[in-house]
Amino acid sequence: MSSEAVHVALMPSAGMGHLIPCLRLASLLVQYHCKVTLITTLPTVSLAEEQLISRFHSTFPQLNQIHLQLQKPSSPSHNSTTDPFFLRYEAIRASSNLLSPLLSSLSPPLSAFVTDVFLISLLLPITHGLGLPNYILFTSSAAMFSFFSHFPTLVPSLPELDDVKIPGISPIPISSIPHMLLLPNTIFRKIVMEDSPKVTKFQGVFVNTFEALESQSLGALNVGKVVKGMPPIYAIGPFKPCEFEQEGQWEAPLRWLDDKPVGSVVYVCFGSRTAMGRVQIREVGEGLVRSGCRFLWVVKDKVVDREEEVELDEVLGLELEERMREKGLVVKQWVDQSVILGHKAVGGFVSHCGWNSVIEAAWNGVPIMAWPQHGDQKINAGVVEMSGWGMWNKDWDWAGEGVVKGDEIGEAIKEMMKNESLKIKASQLKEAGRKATSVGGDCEVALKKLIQEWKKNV
Ligand code: UPG
Repeated sequence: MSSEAVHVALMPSAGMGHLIPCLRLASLLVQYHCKVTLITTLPTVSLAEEQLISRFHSTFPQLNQIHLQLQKPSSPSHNSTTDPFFLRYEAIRASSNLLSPLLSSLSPPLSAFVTDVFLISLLLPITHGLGLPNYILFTSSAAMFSFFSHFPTLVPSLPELDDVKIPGISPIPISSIPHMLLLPNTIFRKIVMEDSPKVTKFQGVFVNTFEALESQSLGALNVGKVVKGMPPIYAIGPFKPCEFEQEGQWEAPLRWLDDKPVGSVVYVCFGSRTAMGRVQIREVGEGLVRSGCRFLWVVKDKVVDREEEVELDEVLGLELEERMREKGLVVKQWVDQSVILGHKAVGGFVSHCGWNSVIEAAWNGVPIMAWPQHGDQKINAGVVEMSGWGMWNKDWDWAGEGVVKGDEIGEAIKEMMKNESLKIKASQLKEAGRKATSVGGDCEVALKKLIQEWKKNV
């Protein structure tokens, strides 16, 4: 039987940090001749998501698309958040009754389902009911997955801990634990407590990582040290950035980079959903000026891009903007990050360590100056630091807890840009990442084997 008959559905949750890896995995499955159905919810929270989904479908018109109509949660169970992305997870979870008939009507019938990590509890009963193999797409690091799957057993002792000890994994300082997990009634903690114990009921977990980057966590997870009965963890990264992600209107920053010397530019971006306060934004600007380096900086003033209304000069102030002009380019728009990181002029990345950013930097061999802001990012920064291709000043607070001054930022950037050992390690990782995704690499071996298994369900 040809692999065309293998039909896989994928469902991302909200935010570019979840959509991008889901679409990269979907396009990998298309390359392996699977039929793919993508289930999305419209309207999306951000404009960037809407535009990416549209480009994805224009590039792969043969793909099946299903839009799940959202229902309002009848009784919002969490009022501890105003975060639009978390509110969307809740809305998707409240609309589960609509999914079962949608999935069972698909033709040819589904061979497997891939569930975003934030939708575990919503999708598990549905795929079980339909007898479908179900896989988690974990969008963060394997280190974070170890923490996520071990978390409920840690809860009783959390208040007394200095370090979190997970079997087979280096201790994680309590200061690296996502804040929302330390507070009892947050939506994030509720989701993790509900979803984490269910990971063993899945057939496997896909992680956008690779052995050379996270061998310790992958080893511990796959021998069942972290949680007994853990299904296989498939390290199928680093996911390759895809052509459908690129958009002509984002060319300007790339053209600006073209005539800059090799490795001379520091690229600064804090992902798709981190909006720093104005005071901190201006300190970043000061830091960039003080570093003396050339820079390309993406400023974000609002969590959701649809709400970005204020012009850049108002955010930065005219005087700072003027001083920055000589050495850098500052933009307040979506940029094509994965292409920027692959540009020869870029020699360092100031990153919040959202996992997709980390993996894109590894893919391109770019050293990182880690500046985690929220959630999983300190755990991811730990991975970067431990593997020797990035530096991280652990004294810097979580976002909103204090302001890091420009002179400190400038010094740290200078240090990263001149550190030769970071560059060597980053280029070794790039090589290892390319190998993992080449013919006969871990990604191909895992996916081919799975597709053979899924064929048995056809
Ligand atoms: N990106 C662009 N252009 C921009 C801004 C972002 O292409 O102007 C891309 C970037 O290349 C990456 C993605 O958007 O592919 C952003 O993802 P990520 O780096 O993971 O950051 P977040 O958007 O902050 O992602 C959320 C969480 C993060 C988590 C991640 C995966 O904030 O902590 O690791 O989701 O679960």
